[in-house]
Amino acid sequence: MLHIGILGPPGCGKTSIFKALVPAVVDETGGAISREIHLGQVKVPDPRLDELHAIFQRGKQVNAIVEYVDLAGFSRSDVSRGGYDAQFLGQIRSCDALLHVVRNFELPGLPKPDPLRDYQADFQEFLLSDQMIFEGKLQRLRKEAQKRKDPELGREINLMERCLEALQNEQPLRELEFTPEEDKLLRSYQSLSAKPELVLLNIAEDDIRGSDEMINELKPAIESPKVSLTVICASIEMEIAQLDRESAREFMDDLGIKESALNRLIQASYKLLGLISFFTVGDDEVRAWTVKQGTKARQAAGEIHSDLEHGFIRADVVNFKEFQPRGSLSACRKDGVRRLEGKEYTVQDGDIIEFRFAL
Ligand SMILES: Nc1nc2c(ncn2[C@@H]2O[C@H](COP(=O)(O)OP(=O)(O)OP(=O)(O)O)[C@@H](O)[C@H]2O)c(=O)[nH]1
Ligand SMILES: [Mg+2]
Repeated sequence: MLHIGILGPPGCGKTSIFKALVPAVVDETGGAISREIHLGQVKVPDPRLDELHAIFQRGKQVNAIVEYVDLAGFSRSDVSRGGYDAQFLGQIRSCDALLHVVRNFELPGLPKPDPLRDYQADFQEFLLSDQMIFEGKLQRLRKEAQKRKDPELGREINLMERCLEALQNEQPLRELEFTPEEDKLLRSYQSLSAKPELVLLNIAEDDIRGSDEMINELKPAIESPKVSLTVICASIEMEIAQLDRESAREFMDDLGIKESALNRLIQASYKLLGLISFFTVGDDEVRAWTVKQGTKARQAAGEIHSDLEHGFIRADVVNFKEFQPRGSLSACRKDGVRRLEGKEYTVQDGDIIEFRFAL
């Protein structure tokens, strides 16, 4: 399951965004600084899955799930400690991706809004925190290397040195290229600057119609590999999340909002993380699964169950786009668009797959 952290300085709108995304949460923390962590699971909306479920009528519909974490409460004004505290950073480290909120509305008691200032302060802080972790790690590894010769250790030291050099040059690790082995090793360090970020410019209600200009102005300074910027008005989105579908549509039309934050942010997060969905039609459920782009059929089977991966024989595949105009799997087979694929087949977004396996 995808784990997405919502972070940003005090009062930037994290909890409001969390409530817009996870409507069931009724807990009120208001503007007060709180140390609570909110956790909420959200179904990934996918109209293709809705359609498949309606056609096949097999028991439950199981959407993919994303988990959002509202990373609350710390004070940057606590200068004696300097920026974020360790507990907060630790919480961010365990996330797959970040919704990084920056405030662009006035709030009594807080400095004048300056989204770029806030973003860059966080950015520097993440680089510094990674740098400290990598320096400590490198020191330990070098000591170890003096005691014993081990080519693996040597490789890890090289990797650490490369990362550290990048960090010292203010280059976040998400911009570096790694081999799959290096990637695996690095994952255990949970580097902050390696995380993909969707930066959310949180604006005042009155600015919704002028938001394109704001975004275009900030884009060059913020967008970079695996970082993209989008706008949100958290207070409005929170209201939308509480309305029924029809009233929400009307309200959004009035305000010139095309799509709710929930749909928009999930889709943007998937794109940012290079994720795709495939579907399975079982006896008692029609279900969506999430995998990384480039996943092979056999690995995809492993998402469902390790038995399917180990005993993998073949996969029956038809893409939703081919399925939709035909409306049944047998028609797809007849037309030759549903076909058998081997373990090396690269799964495509929207594939409907039936795995064949032997136990
Ligand atoms: N005008 C305006 N106010 C907002 C918006 N989003 C949040 N606020 C207000 O800003 C205040 C702080 O919002 P929260 O969502 O609690 O912010 P937070 O980041 O969770 O704050 P902490 O958890 O205290 O760090 C609240 O009074 C919100 O009503 C917005 O889009 N527009
Ligand atoms: Mg909060």
